[in-house]
Amino acid sequence: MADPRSPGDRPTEADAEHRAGFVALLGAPNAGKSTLLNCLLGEKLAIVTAKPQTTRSRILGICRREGAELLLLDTPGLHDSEKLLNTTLNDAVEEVISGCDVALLLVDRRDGWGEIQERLFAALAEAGKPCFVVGTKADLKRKPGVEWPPLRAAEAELVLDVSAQTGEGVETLVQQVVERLPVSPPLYPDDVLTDRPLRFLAGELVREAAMECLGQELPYQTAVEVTAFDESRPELTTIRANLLVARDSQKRIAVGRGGEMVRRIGSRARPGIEALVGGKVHLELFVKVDPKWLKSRKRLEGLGYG
Ligand SMILES: Nc1nc2c(ncn2[C@@H]2O[C@H](COP(=O)(O)OP(=O)(O)OP(=O)(O)O)[C@@H](O)[C@H]2O)c(=O)[nH]1
Ligand SMILES: [Mg+2]
Repeated sequence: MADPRSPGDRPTEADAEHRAGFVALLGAPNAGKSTLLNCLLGEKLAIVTAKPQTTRSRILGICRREGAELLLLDTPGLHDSEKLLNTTLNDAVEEVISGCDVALLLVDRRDGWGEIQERLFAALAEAGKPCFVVGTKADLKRKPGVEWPPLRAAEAELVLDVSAQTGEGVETLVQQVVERLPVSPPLYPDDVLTDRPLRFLAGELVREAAMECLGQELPYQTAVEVTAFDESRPELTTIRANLLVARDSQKRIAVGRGGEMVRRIGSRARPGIEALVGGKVHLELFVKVDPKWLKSRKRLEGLGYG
């Protein structure tokens, strides 16, 4: 059969050395997975909050280094509850484990090794995936009495500490990961950063702002549905989104007196969205009671949490 590539596309020596593959970022909620993803990309792709269970779906972020392409898969923190949203999140983790070439098991060094880490470690061993144990937040003080590195980590391919805040250990980690990736040409075009559409990322930034502004009041029960994303005017992108809450009482809190809270959420989200789309954004945000979103798998998938 004829070679589909033109002579100019013949593999060069550089191609023969190039590595590319899928790298899973796994761990308990709040371990620092999304922060490390953003640090590796040098861009804010995944939302980050101080609250656990911020990430709700697998997000691919493409990290390029000389001679290598790391296809980083950020995942929701694994946890125990049987609620539908949580089982959907855990399904996303399972899928990432089976599809990755190398796994990074991120452990907040202050919390140490527990049941969640054990479950992930065992699942990776069973799937036969190389696993690095990555101690996160190396810039923060350890708690006394927490064992680090954990005994179990001796069975990992590598144990190392990083700080996504200061960058400590991050490039060493990259080098070690690259060595375990298969030899392969790049799998994505140069200008692609993620597999997620801008409208999804914009919705995530609204959710991040809502989680921050609403504090303890509605930490987890919100979702964002982007209903319009109009890029037809190059000078101004118009976005319409619904902040979904489960009950009327939550709606009152999210709207705030005279709409003050929903305006604050929108103002907080907008600069990040403008950085993402590279221009001005007009954001219209509404709060909507939708008790069903938490209960229907189809609905969760429709919101991008599948
Ligand atoms: N000081 C410090 N804080 C960090 C570091 N990495 C993450 N954090 C903080 O830890 C918190 C959780 O970070 P995330 O990146 O959202 O954690 P995650 O593992 O993605 O959490 P989920 O999406 O909920 O599973 C945030 O407040 C981050 O700012 C770090 O290297 N140093
Ligand atoms: Mg996250």
